[in-house]
Amino acid sequence: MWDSLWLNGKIATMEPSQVPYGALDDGAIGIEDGQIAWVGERARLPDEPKKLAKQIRDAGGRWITPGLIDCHTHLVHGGNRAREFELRLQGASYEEIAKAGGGIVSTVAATRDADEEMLLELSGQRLDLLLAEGVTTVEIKSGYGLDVENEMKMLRVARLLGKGREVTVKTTFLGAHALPPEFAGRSSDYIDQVCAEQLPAVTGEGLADAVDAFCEDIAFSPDETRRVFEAARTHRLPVKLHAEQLSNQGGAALAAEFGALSADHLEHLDAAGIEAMKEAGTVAVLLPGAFYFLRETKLPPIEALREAKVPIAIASDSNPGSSPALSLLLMLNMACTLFRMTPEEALAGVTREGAKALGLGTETGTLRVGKWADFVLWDIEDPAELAYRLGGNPCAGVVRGGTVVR
Ligand code: DI6
Ligand code: FE
Repeated sequence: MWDSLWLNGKIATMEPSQVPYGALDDGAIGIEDGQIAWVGERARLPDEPKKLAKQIRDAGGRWITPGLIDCHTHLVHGGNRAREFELRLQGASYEEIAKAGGGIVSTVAATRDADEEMLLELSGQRLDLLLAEGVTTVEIKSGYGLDVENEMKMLRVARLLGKGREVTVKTTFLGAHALPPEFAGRSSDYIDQVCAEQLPAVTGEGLADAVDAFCEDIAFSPDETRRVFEAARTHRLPVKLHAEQLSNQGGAALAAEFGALSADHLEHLDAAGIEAMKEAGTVAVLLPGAFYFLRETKLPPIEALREAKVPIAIASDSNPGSSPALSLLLMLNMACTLFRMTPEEALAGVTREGAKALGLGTETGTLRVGKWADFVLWDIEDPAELAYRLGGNPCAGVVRGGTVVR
């Protein structure tokens, strides 16, 4: 007997299929030990519902999708950059502000100032907004500590967020996010510290599931990024990369060379980068919130990524400087309006492809037998509605590991 059986739902399984959204008209989901034991059209159930499961649940005719996955966030940080937003509106660019000691470095100061308890409180408030919209898995990066103690503090807070809430948290060490002021003019020395001190300390306490870097003119060079990736390899951690956001550094190809889970942003990605990502199975994580907030004009090469069949994920990039976004559903809308993705591609980007970007492709991201029973019930008439609205929250319930948690 299954633990429970959900009936009376229209199910967007998001399994690759001829049918849009991998949809089932009158679907059923059987759950055992937190995993999906059966999923399909109700008419195909092997027996009468009450003979199959201890508990029968009624989805009330609602749409059901996999739990949403936000595979790129910087949720843990102190302070905010509303003042910098005002400056940019007066004409200063993101790069100018960063070079003048504002930008990321100002968030570093605020994050270093905040203790663990304060960071947990601030980032918990942000995370709760994502969870209210059906997020069941989230990635959280460090990168505003930029020394051993503060990078570890950020990652500890990220882990605590996962323990105290109904969400799976994947953590990413992003020590190579920006050059801290105490290393001004000594970028290479800082990378030494990242590789020789920060990363070993972080892995020593099991605080990181992956390693990321910011490969950019205003951040770290491809050579420096390579050193970080080599260090990650010695610690047997998968890598990801902030690549080709503001300029083309060949970062995506470099990431692919290291078998990266994902390369993220990608506005300036070229054909060679796409080819390398395709070969390596590296997911393209597009971040429409940052594109919008920085008023970028150069679009990521969506059509070429589609043609190459590179999986495309969508994430919030939730961070105080370039994407103060606290709604993953709004990112779906932006992926469609700004990047001309279809609502189905956008939803796949925060489910099936987002899971791959975190190395969780066999555990979550679609509704299939053997995966976690993480799913969301929605008060919508059509799955395209999830990408259609700007604001509003049609989330009517969240099931995680088979249990109704919201
Ligand atoms: N790219 C981004 O968009 C964020 N980090 C990065 O490497 C911005 C982070 C910030 O401005 O605080
Ligand atoms: Fe980012």
